[in-house]
Amino acid sequence: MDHHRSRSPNSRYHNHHHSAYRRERGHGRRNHSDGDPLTHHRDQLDVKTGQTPLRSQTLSTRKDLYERDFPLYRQPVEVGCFSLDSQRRFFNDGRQMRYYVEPDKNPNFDLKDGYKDRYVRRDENVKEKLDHILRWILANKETLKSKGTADSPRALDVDFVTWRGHLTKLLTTPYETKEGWLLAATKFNGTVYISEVETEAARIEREKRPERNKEMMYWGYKFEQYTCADNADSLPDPSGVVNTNEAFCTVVQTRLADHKLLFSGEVDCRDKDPNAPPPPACYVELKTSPEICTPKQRSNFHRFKLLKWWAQSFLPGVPRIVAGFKDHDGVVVSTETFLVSKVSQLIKNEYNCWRPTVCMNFCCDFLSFVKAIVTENDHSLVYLFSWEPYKDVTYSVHRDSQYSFLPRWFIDGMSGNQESHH
Ligand code: 0WD
Ligand code: CA
Repeated sequence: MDHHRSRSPNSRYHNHHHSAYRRERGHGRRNHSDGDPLTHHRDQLDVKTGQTPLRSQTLSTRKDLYERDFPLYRQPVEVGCFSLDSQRRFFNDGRQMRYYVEPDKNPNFDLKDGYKDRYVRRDENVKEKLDHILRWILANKETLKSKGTADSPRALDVDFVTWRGHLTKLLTTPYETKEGWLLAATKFNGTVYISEVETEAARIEREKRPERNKEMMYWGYKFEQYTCADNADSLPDPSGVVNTNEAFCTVVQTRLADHKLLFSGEVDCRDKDPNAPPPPACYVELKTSPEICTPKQRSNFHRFKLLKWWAQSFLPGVPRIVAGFKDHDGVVVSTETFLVSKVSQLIKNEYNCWRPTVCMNFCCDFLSFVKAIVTENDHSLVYLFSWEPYKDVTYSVHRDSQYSFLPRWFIDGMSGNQESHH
């Protein structure tokens, strides 16, 4: 049970023969891929950081470069969980866990109900960055820290710490044509922390979001309320308040090729059967999507929606997605369960469709790229990776800037422990 789809743990990957790194050989070649993108010279990626704001190394996001065997992706293991309450306070436990109650096949859930009078919305102007994960790491550092080496005494035994949502964005990048991203990376105690920075375009979108969209964002949470109960033996309560501050998050550890990952993701609910498999295999992801009425709509659902759903759930090893299909009026008219392991079969007859292997190989190469660039251990140094559709990934380096995201309490809390050992 060690691997979740691992067909190619062969050494080709490790030799980087198939890497899509590219190094610019002169001026004017940044941000487009020609030449041989499959040639990789690791020595050329050795950079001195903190000197120039922009280096010349880039990473291509062209799909065809990532069409190779599926990389090793170890079955994710839950190493802990945490909860955020109605006031967004952190708890190092699973108190916000909810239990899935299977809805009717044709339920008639009115998702509009309560939008005006029973909705408490999380303040999106508050940028939490990695804070909740960092709090969880601090609370669990004794069980997480490795024995340590002479080099790095009792460091975390992982290469990367991030949100699952950030990894989802990486997985879908080769297919994304609308939204770019900015990912800040900082190396501390040998581990690279990756935290998203809102792009200017995303901020503008968010600030001018039409009322209809705001209401539709509520619909997704309302669907959760119709299908989740607070206890294994209770029923959902659609008369209650929807409060989007509340969250239950799983923390998983896994490995993608030679990258050890620790990430957290919000989980909607779990199978209420006490004999269900242990987490994350008992978790259920809830989604809503417009009702599918035409072959064109079905095709678009397969090509775009299922890509995002698959990537998000595959990463933490959540096996089941329950979709509520809603009409224009915000009423769920049907539900359907998708098994994450069956999604690739569902889409395989779709012309020009996405492929899981491209997603995973791109993510893997991006992480190798980050490892090669983010070399300096310094909590106040940020390497800002930037991507826009149809371009290559580029980066810039920033010291003591607005981008620094590891808080003092985390640095002190992690270092404090080392001092207590002399
Ligand atoms: O600072 C940021 N830019 C982000 C912070 C971006 C994404 C997430 N977060 C934080 C929040 O603290 C949130 O509690 O991450 C938590 C969720 O992390 P995730 O699981 O890595 O995020 P993702 O997979 O994108 O979303 C999972 C669920 C969403 O469900 P649907 O079915 O719509 O994918 O988390 C919710 C949402 O319900 N969610 C968020 N909740 C709070 N803040 C956010 C957000 N920014 N984005 C999604
Ligand atoms: Ca969901």
